[in-house]
Amino acid sequence: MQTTTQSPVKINEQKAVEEFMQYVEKRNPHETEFLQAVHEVAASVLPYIQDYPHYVQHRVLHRMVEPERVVMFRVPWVNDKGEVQVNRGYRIEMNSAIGPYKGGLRFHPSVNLSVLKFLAFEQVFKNSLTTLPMGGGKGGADFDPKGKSDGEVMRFCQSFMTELQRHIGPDTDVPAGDIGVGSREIGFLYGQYKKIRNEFTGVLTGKGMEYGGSYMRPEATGFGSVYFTHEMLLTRGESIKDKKCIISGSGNVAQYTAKKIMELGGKVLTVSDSGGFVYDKDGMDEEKWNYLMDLKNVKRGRIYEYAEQFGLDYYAGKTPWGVSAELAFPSATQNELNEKHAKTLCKNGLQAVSEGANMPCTPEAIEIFQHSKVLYGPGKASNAGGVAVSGLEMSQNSLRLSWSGEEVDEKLRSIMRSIHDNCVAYGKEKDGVDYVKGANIAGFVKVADAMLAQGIV
Ligand code: NDP
Ligand code: 2IT
Repeated sequence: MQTTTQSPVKINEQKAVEEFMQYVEKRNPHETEFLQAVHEVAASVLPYIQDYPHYVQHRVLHRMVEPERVVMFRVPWVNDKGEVQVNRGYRIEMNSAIGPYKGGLRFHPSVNLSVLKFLAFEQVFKNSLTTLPMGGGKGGADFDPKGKSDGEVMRFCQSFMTELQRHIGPDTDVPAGDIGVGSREIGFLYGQYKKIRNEFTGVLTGKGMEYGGSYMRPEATGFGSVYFTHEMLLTRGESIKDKKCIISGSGNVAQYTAKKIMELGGKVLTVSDSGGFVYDKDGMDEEKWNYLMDLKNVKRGRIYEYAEQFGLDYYAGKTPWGVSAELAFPSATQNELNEKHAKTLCKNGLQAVSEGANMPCTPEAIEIFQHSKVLYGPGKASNAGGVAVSGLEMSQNSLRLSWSGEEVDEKLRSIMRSIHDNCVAYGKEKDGVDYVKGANIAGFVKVADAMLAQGIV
């Protein structure tokens, strides 16, 4: 975020951010996504800690931007034609000050060290905000599950876990899903872990209900993002009912965002995938949602097939941000919503943005939203419901019991409310709430205090 005020204090703050970023850039050259995520946090946290010199003296933020451990490994596997394939696997163990490393696995051809370090860094603050005891981590591979048979995906997952298993454990590091890793992949990964280690533990979350999963984990990220939007709208006496909503993506997060919006009386006008977006002027309904679930999770089809099925408009190669709406839910991938999109959305009467994806809005887009007084929920707050219910899955696994869907949903609602309250506590301004500042500082303080208590380790 740019500092616009010219007072001497503000200039010093800006200088502190610039100097810090020079240090981080020098150590992590070319890691653009990681540097983007660090810059956003540094711009919130460095001005704040000027008043708390112990954080500065103990170089807490300098330590936070250095992963505790990075594992990179070869993932060899054999495709259906009998050809040997080689992918690269990763696990970034970023911070364990407040609990075991926790965060998803992403299988996508765009995965590299920078992308996973940005995700792991965000995860540290997000997990801290959930109020649950979880450190931050992220992993994955540059493997593309698209177009692969179930057998190929299984062999890949088995090879990936053959190495990953020596680095994780229910009290050490607990992975889950993310882009390209859903219930099918978690099942294959869990099976291989169990076979090698000969133990049945809660080492992964997002498991099937038959083998230790939690009710509401599939729904949690999307539902949580809508609950967070509800809380933001409440601050202005508004609600989701009758609001026009646009969603990007059509995967796990987008699916359950759509479901909860419909339940609360909002109108879902768009969904998308990497091929393009679908515009539905009448709004999604239950029949369409059921079709989408089957298309994406069972048939593994493309979003144009959804448009064809219901005679909806399909825009190939386009994003949904040109559609006029009051609420936007970017729920696909990083940097999918830029400055130009943000200007169009604001011109069209946007009231709130809730990031279902991690870092979907560029820094320029965020600045436009904030200047336009659009309620803007950053991903580390608004999409924290997924990892929060993962934390609840870990608790249930440790207790060896299972809570009902209603119980978990109630806990999720209450966690999203407390994340919102925490953002307000640290981000309240004269004329509203700066949710970016609130989330970054609230997430930082808990981890920083734990790090101070534990000494220089
Ligand atoms: P899925 O794999 O289920 O779905 C991803 C969706 O995003 C698909 O529609 C996919 O389209 C689209 N997409 C992915 N990459 C791109 C791209 N480069 N350009 C355009 N579209 C793209 O993943 P999730 O729904 O789980 O994750 C979506 C986002 O939410 C990610 O940013 C993830 O980090 C974040 N998130 C997920 C959580 C979870 O619990 N699953 C928790 C918190 C955040 P296509 O099929 O064509 O690739
Ligand atoms: O980005 C995320 O928070 C996730 N992909 C979920 C992580 C988890 O451990 O449930």
